[in-house]
Amino acid sequence: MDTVRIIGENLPNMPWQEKPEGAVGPVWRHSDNPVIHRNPVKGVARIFNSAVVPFEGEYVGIFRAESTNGRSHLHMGRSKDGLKWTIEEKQIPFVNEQGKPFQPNYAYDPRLVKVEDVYYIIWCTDFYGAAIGVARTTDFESFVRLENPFLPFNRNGVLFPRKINGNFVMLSRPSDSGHTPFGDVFLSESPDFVYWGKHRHVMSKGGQGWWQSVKIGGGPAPIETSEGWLMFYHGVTGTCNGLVYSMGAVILDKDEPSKVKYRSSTYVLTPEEWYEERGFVPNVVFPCATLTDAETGRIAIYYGAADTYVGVAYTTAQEIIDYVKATHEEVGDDAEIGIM
Ligand code: BMA
Repeated sequence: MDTVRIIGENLPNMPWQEKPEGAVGPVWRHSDNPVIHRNPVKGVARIFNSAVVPFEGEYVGIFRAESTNGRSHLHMGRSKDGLKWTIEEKQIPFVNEQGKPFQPNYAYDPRLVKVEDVYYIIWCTDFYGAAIGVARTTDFESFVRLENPFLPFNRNGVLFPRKINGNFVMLSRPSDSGHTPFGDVFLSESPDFVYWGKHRHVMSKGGQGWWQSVKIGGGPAPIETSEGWLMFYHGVTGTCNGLVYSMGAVILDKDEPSKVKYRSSTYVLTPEEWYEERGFVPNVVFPCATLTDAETGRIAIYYGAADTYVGVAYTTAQEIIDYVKATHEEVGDDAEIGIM
């Protein structure tokens, strides 16, 4: 009997496969991964680290598309089933709040989160170095960029899918402008999506889990459950051959989400398949979006693989939350609300 509930909408047509016999760990891969291959559309060499949402009975995605000149931009895509995607050749045409073209110099690792009736796109943009950019759309036709929420340098902006205690809430990972050899997850609030404050520390890298010993960063928008906010994130370790990106899972307090309730000391997915181990940057799994069905507790996770492909993996709210509780470890002051 499932005791854990997802608090959200039903999505009976979302991608889904049952856990195969003999699967290792609480998250299993889609059998036809990767769902987006190299050179998916003219001028685009690779698509990875991307976000999807249900929209008008189908799915839309905001994709990190690395063009054949090596620069990342955001492209829209559409899909009937969440697995076969048609990607637009052109970059998303962003405008500023006055309606004038306002294209980012580069854009990567988008998240796409619906809060009330607005879809927010959050990505890593160029603002005198790596920083968080945001835009809004309601129809996926016009995209209006808003003020950048934080100073550089920062990445992995992850918005919660509803206001908490009356405010928008966003996670972020302060960083440097390069390949950042450090980093914890922080949280900030805003009453209006312009002014952000009440900054709190959420979770630290490290602990017993060496897979997350260098840095961590938020992943898909947290999923509201009866146990608190379930969030997948990436954890990074260093090797003599470079960084390795795995996926972890954490449960944050429902009303005070800067407080970690449970956090898995082991990864829930790590590079093991050819499309995760081999590509532009080997050994990367980087989750950026989920689809969920409240009725069944099913979760589909979209993740970038080796900075080259998009993969899908599955779990259920019950399975992953049981796993996180069973493997929980308290790291540093994660359980505090983060005021110093
Ligand atoms: C991080 C980000 C991600 C990328 C990862 C591995 O710093 O830039 O987009 O997937 O490195 O290259």
